Amino acid sequence: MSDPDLTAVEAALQSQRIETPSWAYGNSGTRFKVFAQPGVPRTPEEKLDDAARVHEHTGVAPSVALHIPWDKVDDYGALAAHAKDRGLRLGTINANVFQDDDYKLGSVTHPDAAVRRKALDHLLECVDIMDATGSRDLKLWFADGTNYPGQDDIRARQDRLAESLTAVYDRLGEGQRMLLEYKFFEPAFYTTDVPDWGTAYAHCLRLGPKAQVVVDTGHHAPGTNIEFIVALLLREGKLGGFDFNSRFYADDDLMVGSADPFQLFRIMYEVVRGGALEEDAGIAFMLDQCHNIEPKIPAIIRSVMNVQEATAKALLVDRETLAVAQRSGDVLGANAVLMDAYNTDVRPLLARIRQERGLGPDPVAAYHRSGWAEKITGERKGGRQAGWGA
Ligand code: AOS
Ligand code: ZN
Ligand code: ZN
Repeated sequence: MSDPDLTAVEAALQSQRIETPSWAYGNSGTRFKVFAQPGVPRTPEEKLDDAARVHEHTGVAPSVALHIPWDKVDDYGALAAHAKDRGLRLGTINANVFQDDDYKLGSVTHPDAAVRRKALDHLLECVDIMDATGSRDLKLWFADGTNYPGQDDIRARQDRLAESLTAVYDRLGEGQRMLLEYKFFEPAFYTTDVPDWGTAYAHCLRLGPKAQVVVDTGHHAPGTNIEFIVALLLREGKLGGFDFNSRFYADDDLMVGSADPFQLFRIMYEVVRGGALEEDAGIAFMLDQCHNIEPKIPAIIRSVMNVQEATAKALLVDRETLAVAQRSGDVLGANAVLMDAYNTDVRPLLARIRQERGLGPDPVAAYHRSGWAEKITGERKGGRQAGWGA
């Protein structure tokens, strides 16, 4: 066994960046009830104020994804300046073509050209917003699909999707990208227009290099080998980023690494193996979560830490010994190398790295000591529900 190069491991962990979603800071719930929490943000600016606390205590979460129109403001330049004043920047712009009555039968795949035009106009407006915020990525998730066999023409819907995606692709500026997200079902139950990585990949391949697939870890059928998809997309140069979260049953949006930390480790190992951890690899590591019953800011801090822990374990895999075992057909030996890394307690390593940067070794404890929760509970009255802020 060769010892891991701890300096390289530490450097990789120091440079890792994880983007938090604005909607995770607001009130959220289930289809049955939204449980309001005291002190939640009332404005996009206050969401950024909370995100700044996550970054302050973790040191690795300097960007915040926005969702339009949930985070609609008159002046996006001013919002970007608000972020900058707090040591943050505005990250991925998430489009929303799923919450208007017009979209009952779809958005960009709707049979009515007028509805398709409305959806496309929103997507193009999102690129205008990216110009103002300096965001690199536009993330597209479509709720489009059908509920009943025969309801619409499956092939025609793909043509309509391709037409809109092409119009958005052509509008992208220098250094901007579109990230296409897939999800195998919900809200549509019979067909979904972008149900899987293959569909997303096929569209992105036709569009060109600025179109990349985003893997939301909650968007797969039970038992799907997500790390295989990650390895394949990386190999093809078509992985644009992640929406991290955990699922037990469907798109649960629970804290990443809470349901299945071993799966997260396996995914992060393929990221490391694919050389995709470094910032210049262009992979966006985002959270896409909702905190329905747990306090939000500490839950987001915990989630960032879960990604860091999985990454640290992935970096500790003794790849030389693994390669030898793999080449010699040593099935048990190869598996043991991976499990050794997974079973390492990386918390002391991460605590030391934080201390070296002048941070508290335990970000959740540091947050609790900071008094921020008490401050926002006292000051903010009438916080809004995530997703319905516009
Ligand atoms: C929906 O299931 C997707 O995960 C999208 O990323 C969505 O835009 C996000 O969850 C915010 O609702
Ligand atoms: Zn998502
Ligand atoms: Zn989702």
